Amino acid sequence: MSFQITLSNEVADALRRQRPVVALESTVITHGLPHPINIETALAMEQAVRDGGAVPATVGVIKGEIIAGLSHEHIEYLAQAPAGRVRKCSRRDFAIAVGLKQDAATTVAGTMIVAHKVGIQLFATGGIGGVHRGQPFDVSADLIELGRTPVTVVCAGAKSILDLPLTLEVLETHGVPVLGMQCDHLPAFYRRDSGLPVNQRIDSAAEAARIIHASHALQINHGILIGVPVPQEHELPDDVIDPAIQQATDEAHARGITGNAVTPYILGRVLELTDGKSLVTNQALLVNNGRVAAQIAVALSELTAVPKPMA
Ligand code: PSU
Ligand code: MN
Repeated sequence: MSFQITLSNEVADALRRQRPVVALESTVITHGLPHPINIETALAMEQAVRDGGAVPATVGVIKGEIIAGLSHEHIEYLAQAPAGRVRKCSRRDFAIAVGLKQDAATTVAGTMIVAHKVGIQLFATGGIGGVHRGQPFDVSADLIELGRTPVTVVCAGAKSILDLPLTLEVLETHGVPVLGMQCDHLPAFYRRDSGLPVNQRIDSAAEAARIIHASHALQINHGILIGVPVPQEHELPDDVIDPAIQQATDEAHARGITGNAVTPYILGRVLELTDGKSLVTNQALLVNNGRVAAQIAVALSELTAVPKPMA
């Protein structure tokens, strides 16, 4: 039996016609943002993808059925579930969720796997997982997936709950090109600039598309990471976010939180400790990334369009 994935009619139709499609993850909905801002943001991101000229495909698992193109009802169902009821679904979790017919929300790694299997090349999210600060063996499965699955992930870099220099080292080891959209340095989620150089600056969606196209033609089988800085007006100063991140990270360690619970714990605490200031920034960058990913998906489909035979 092969990996069964249900496509919504709209996503199936877009893929059949080779129209631009952008995958979106669902862990950010269930484990990354509080209710009801999570629903609002998920729908705003879908709208941004549409406004950019592509079809959104939010990915998740409903009672063991893997779906690309969750309906609004599905999104509300996942978004409203009590904490801990929905499995956080990375590569290792699909077999459990499908086998036991569980509800699950896909991480960056999980969403990349589904996107690739159904032929979606672009994926927009907020921040990727990485290497945790002070925990160099807690390496997110997102980084390993980027090293093996040919999907392009548009993000705002990663939160500084992570060790960003080590995260870039692991990406290098796994052969993942890191590009900066109109920037020379990796963005750091709430901040536009981490100070860490990307492998290549790009200045347009067309340039991104040319690199993605080349990577497919070369068949080296790796993902591509594109960092997009949060829009200037929504950037948060370090003195708001840094102490909260430090405290949340120390608490997670002191409380013995491990495995895939670490990231959700820290995200939740940072939110509380900043009195929700981080939320507006988080929403703004998610929507912006949806818009940019759609532009790249459109540029890629123009580049790869089969020329129509002359009449
Ligand atoms: N970082 C965020 N928000 C998120 C996540 C990461 O700022 O919602 C989620 C993403 O789904 C990412 C996952 O793929 O957490 C990484 O979890 P871990 O560190 O356990 O690999
Ligand atoms: Mn981890």
